[in-house]
Amino acid sequence: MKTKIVILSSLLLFAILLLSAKAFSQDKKVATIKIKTSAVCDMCKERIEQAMAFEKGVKTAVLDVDTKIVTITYNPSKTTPDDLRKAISKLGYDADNVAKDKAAYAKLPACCKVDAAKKK
Ligand SMILES: [Cu+2]
Repeated sequence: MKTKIVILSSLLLFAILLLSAKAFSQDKKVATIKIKTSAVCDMCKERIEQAMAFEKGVKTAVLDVDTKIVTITYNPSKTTPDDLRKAISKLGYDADNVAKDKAAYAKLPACCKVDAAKKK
């Protein structure tokens, strides 16, 4: 009888440990996404990285100017890939299949516009 109680209580303890470990890992959960943008130069890089740093749920954002790909690590319980793409679009840049916000694009310096880069 006593062993049964010990087994039952250790099973219970084990279950509690499992549950708390799961809750803990969900808190720390971080996802990574690579989004293709229409960034042109280092100014674009700074603009996108800084704006993304203030975006909800974003941990880090690094843009590679050569590939135009921004790599973002984020908390999936706080934001979604679609929200991140929309945030980039609002800065005036394409983000994967989300087209740039035209008003924001118009406000970008000339060197940061896609057409300007093509003319080079
Ligand atoms: Cu630029």
